[in-house]
Amino acid sequence: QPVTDPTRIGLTKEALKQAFVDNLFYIQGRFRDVATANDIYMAAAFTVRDRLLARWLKSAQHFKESGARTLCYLSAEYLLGPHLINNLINLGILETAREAGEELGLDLGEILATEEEPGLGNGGLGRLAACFMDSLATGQIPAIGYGIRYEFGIFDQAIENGWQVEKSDTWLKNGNPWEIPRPKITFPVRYFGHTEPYQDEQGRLRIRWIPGLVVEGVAHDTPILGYGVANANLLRLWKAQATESFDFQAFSTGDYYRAVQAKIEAETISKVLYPNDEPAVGKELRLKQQYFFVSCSIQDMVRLHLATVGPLDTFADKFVAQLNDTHPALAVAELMRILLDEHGLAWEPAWDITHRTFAFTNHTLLPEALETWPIELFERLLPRLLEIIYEINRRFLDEVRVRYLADEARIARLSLIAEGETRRVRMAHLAAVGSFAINGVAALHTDLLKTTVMRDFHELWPDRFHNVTNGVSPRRFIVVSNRRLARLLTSVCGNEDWMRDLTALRRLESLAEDQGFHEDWRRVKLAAKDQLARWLAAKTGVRIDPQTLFDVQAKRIHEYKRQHLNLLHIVGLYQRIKQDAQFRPPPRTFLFGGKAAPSYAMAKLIIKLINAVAEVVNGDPQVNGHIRVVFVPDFNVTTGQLLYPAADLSEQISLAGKEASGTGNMKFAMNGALTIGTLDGANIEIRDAVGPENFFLFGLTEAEVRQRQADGYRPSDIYHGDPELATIIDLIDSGLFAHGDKTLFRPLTENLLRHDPFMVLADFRAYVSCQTLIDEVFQDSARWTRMSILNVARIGHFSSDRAIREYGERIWKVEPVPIQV
Ligand code: 26R
Repeated sequence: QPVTDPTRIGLTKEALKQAFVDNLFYIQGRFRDVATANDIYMAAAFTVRDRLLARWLKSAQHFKESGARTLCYLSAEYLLGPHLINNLINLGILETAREAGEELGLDLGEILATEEEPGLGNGGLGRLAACFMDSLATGQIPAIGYGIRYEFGIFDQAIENGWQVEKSDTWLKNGNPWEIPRPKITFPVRYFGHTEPYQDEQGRLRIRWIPGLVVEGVAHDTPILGYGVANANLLRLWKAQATESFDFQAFSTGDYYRAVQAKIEAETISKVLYPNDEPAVGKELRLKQQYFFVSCSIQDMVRLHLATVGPLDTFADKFVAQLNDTHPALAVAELMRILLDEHGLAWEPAWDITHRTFAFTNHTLLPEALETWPIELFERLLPRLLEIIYEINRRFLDEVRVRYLADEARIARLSLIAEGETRRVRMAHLAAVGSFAINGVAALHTDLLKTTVMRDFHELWPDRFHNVTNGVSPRRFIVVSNRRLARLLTSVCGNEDWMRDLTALRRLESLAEDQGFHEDWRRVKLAAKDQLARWLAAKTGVRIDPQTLFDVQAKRIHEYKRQHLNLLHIVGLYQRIKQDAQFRPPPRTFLFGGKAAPSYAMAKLIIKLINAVAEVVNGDPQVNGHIRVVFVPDFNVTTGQLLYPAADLSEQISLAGKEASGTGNMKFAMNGALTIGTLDGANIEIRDAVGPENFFLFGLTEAEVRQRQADGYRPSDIYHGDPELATIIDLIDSGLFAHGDKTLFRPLTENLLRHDPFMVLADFRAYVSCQTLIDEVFQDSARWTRMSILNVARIGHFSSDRAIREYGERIWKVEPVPIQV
């Protein structure tokens, strides 16, 4: 029965007002005059959610009828950012909602600011998943995002005495109006125990897994609406709960305490997101989490298929599943288990289905992020899966043997099992063997994948490898983040079509020299800088001047991303400004944002050093009007939305070969920042797109990095050969930034001088020269503005809509299914 009630689906101002008042009363149980900020936010959110539901149910029904192939995105992380603003924009009712609010005496801005963002991801990989969900719905591709409903997402970062302090993220404390719990959609997930053979009714040998622990996953669904379309996809996140029978068993024997323990043990599984950038060591809970969400998701896909289509031999025609890195790689073994053990298929047909179902994206080449799990742990926790993995490996290595006779070294390299002191399961190998396609996330990254970590696989199956360069959502990162720029772009383009075809911004090129347009452009940037300055003053008390050059580095803190290279430049400027009264480059504000993994001591020390330098520089009247350094606490999607629009300069300075793609680089450029960057990740393609003359390039190439490492890189030689660099490092060692403590930053400086694994010193001189050029260009405001306009005009390729189109055409073979409102 279609819903027609205008207070539930109407998009007029009157309908929105009525719906808001209704929801405040009937859902929050409040009169307007006693409603808290959260009551008001909840009522607004429910008002919007109602409008998503009709579209969502319609989409689900139509997808089912159409029989179209559905893409399932399997990801341990989704870094979504606030929902309300995004949904208002995608529904096309932002202005109507603002007016409706005004007439009710409510400020939409305040309502929006009340939302706690769901921080269910660490950084790049999780945010990419969120951009992809947005683009899938916008591109009208039937899709389900599967993941974990963490009770605590990425920690909130506070800065105390210059150090990062982690605070727990309590995003659910006021309720989550966007999700719909589905208590009837649950699946059992088994752990521990043992397996045993038995004969089924047909007399065939089958395997049964007798678990030691069974946990239940409960679906929590969030609709993801596309922009300007009626398509809404499903984000289905699993929450762990104890099974009733388990409770009952313990209760019945009177062991109340044991029952409660079991309940806690079960519910711990979806409690907290693991911070990345920690070595992927054998953390039992993490493996439990991975299997938990993978098992629920695969069971759900099989259930859906059986309920709608029927025979399992067509499973891979109806579903394709993308593995977002190796975190969900167990899905390969889990689908095999379900087909073999639960549906009685023979190995070959089961493998055929499995292998046609999965595709795998790799997101990093850093060795410490390559997941491997100790066999001992695997065997204890997931005994049946290990048996299946052994069998996959046995058959796979037989195939390898046929191809490369007696090449035992190669067989050892390719094996799913790493031999050694402790034998381990290599998750990337499981993902690669189980997938029909493997892709990297930028051209350079894919090339390196083929020649380094996946070299043997590439030799074996060259056709399975693809590149799909990342992209980001122009809705989230222009329309939501930068209203003023969006308005200007719409006025130039004559309509809002650029929001779903970002290459339409090419039209800006004809205005790149236009004086009047330059003024509009600068006004938009200045307003964003002003907004950031006001927010920062209110939040932290720190004052920054919007007239200065805003130089921003915002991303996870990691040595390979080289926030410390940026710092060396700042300390150098500080010295020169103090010593040389003639040296007066254009005033700059250096802004940093980013979280360090809680156990990554060096990253935490880098944060401390940023704050320590900030304290000295900002407190020194001699340099005060010239440079200022600010660490913006708690970088996340919400604070990112303030930073990207305000940046003049975007720092993308990783050591060449280390950053798989980067996506912040795209977000900044979309907002008119110019990039200072190395030839790494997607920087290379961004530079090609915007034009080398509109990009500040410096640093070693990846090939040069390899050469220098092979020749025996000695950072101390660089220190001794560059007096300015030497004084900078000596200054840090002098205790100037540590109230006289000469040892505080030694771990950092000593590492630079002795090892410098990310070649900060090798790139230092080139970086400083490039920054000097930037000072020059920034003073020529017409030139800078022109470059900024051209960056935006030519950034269209880096929309996640394009990335999704490429995945859809090259890998998933999925077709758009338009939904009518
Ligand atoms: C296993 C483990 C400890 C772990 C390490 C690292 C888990 C997760 C990560 C995060 C990695 C995989 C990540 O976020 N990679 C980033 O993916 C982005 C999206 O493709 C890229 O833009 C970015 O360059 C890359 O670092």
